[in-house]
Amino acid sequence: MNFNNKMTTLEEFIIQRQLDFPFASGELSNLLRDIGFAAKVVHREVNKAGLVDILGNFGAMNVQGEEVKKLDVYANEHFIASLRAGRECCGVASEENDDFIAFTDANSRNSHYVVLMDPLDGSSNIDVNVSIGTIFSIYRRRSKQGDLARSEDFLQRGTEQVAAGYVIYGSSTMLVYTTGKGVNGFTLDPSIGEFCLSNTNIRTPELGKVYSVNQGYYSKFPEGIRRFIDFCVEDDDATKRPWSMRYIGSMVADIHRNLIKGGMFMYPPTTDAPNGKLRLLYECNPIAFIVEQAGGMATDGYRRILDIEPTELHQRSPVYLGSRNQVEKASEFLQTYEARAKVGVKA
Ligand code: AHM
Ligand code: MG
Repeated sequence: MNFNNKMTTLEEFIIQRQLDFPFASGELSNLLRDIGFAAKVVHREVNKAGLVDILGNFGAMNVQGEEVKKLDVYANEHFIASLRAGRECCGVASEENDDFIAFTDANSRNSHYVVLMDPLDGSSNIDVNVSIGTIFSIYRRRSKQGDLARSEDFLQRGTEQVAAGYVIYGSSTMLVYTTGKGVNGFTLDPSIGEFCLSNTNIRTPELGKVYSVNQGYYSKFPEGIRRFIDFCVEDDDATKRPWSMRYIGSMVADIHRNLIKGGMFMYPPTTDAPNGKLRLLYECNPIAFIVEQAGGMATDGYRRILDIEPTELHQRSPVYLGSRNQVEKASEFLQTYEARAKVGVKA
């Protein structure tokens, strides 16, 4: 056995990286550690989801007469409870809650950070044993230390994120995160209960050959996106098309595959949802930060996602992200057909 090949755990890695920031107080490291710990507990629940009543409806009773919590409710409550107990952030905003939560104890009020999260992304896949995920995003607060967190702490542009990441509960559970110095991935070794460094400095291939979209909504997409999809499926040797279509329906899982193998993910506007479905603060911004850090690109078709000024917590945005060649092409189609429509050119 070669003992020199010692693996690096998430905790060790976080501590090593803290040295990159000479004036770091350790607060951000502790916050990341709290999130990693909460992810392990959610992993445990996800993995026994088929065995216990956790898949039952929210409000139903289990055999012990306790109220059954659906997995998304459980994950939401557990992440919030862990962050509250950790006292390293002054508040949390979750996709599952209408409003943000400001922690009232003195330690939390004196901390520097807020966390935004989608505790269980891919909710339609929970009951059918398909990969799901957690997405998180960390910002420095804007309000004064000691005060209660305020909405201005949460309504910040994506460029202000100090860290972001996701956990994928898939064939293995992985935590992938960035603090703006590249992207690293950790795989949970269930036998020792530790996330171990498995993917160092993830770079996404520049030329993607996979596109991920709910193509069932084709007729509801803007014309530019319909033409872009036609382009994706067209036969062309030079650009190695047709490209493969892969769509899991859990953003985290689709992104994770595309990040590693190359490809783009999109959730365009539809006639029913003119701003798309995905939430700027809980889904688009953290994933955009990771994708950019891995060398990819993230836009709403016109602007960089990270530059969008949020005005409300649950704001939605169309999103196109992943390998540069594909994201640029999608924007080109979108803008060309919009310009044509403006001057009255028929399709
Ligand atoms: P959720 O946060 O309620 O789970 O919704 C977000 C999910 C994404 O993970 C996924 O890409 C998308 O919704 C799928 O939506 P659709 O079924 O419309 O394609
Ligand atoms: Mg979601």
